[in-house]
Amino acid sequence: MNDKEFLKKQYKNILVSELENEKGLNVCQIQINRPNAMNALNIELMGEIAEVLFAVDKNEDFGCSVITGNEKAFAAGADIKEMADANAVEIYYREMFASWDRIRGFKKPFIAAVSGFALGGGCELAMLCDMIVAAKSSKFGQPEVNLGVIPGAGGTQRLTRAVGKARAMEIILTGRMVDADEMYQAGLITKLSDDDKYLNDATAIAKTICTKSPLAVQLAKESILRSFDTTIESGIDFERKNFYLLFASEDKMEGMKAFVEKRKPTWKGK
Ligand code: DAK
Repeated sequence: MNDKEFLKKQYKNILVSELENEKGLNVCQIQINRPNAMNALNIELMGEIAEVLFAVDKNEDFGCSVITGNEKAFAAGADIKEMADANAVEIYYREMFASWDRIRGFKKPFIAAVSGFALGGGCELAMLCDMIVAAKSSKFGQPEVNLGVIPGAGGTQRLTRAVGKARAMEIILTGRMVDADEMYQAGLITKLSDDDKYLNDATAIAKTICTKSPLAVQLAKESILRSFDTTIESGIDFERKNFYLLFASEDKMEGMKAFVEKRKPTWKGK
């Protein structure tokens, strides 16, 4: 499918653009755009991100997405004002998790390019991404305890897997803000960038991914994510099935043939 309607659409809470990549498939950039609310994530905004990532997954011109905010905030959390008056039953019927769950299942990689605050749901959205590239001055945290709640979109699980129990306990139970450098040392962040380079650096990684076989990239992503949900044995079995699957692909034939013929491969994603 090559429908680019989503690029023409005016979203209320995000800006979407196609970044041309002369070396491979293009990159979709999604910019969270609620500057007056520190990019707080409301339900509509999360639906818009899910809609765009779904369209990217289906569009053969794109290989990867970058999700970013502005200099001050990637996102300072879920929208507290949207949740402030809600009781448990109302939250249940709002299906706040629907878009988050949808995003979790998308095949093409997406990278968080973080500057400013990535707090609460903002930190969780960054961790839902496949990688985090962060500006040195950015701040992370799970301050939900300050509001009388706990992380609700995977924070207790993803942060713990990334940085370990000792540090996750301390970060989540105190709700403190954590410097990007500490999160980088702890293993949450893929690349720590100068403040004026974080978006370029994230885009450069995305563009490099876009030069590889899209099928291999997607199956590699799927296999890595599986490691969080399973034992090492069944994870290795899963990886092996994907490995075999790639040996049935045109991209595998082309990739190895191109190496032998000393030329660049032409990928089909098939
Ligand atoms: N929600 C709504 N509005 C927010 C906001 C937020 N999370 N964060 C900031 N704002 C708004 C402020 O209210 C203010 O609006 P006005 O007063 O101008 O109308 C505007 O953004 C500018 O903010 P500040 O004036 O506070 O700016 P400062 O520079 O002084 O401070 C700050 C920046 C980021 C330190 C501060 O705004 C702050 O502490 N914000 C709240 C951080 C926070 O507690 N985040 C965690 C929220 S709870 C779920 C998924 C996820 C979640 C839950 C459920 N499901 C799928 C079910 C996640 C929950 C959370 O994230």
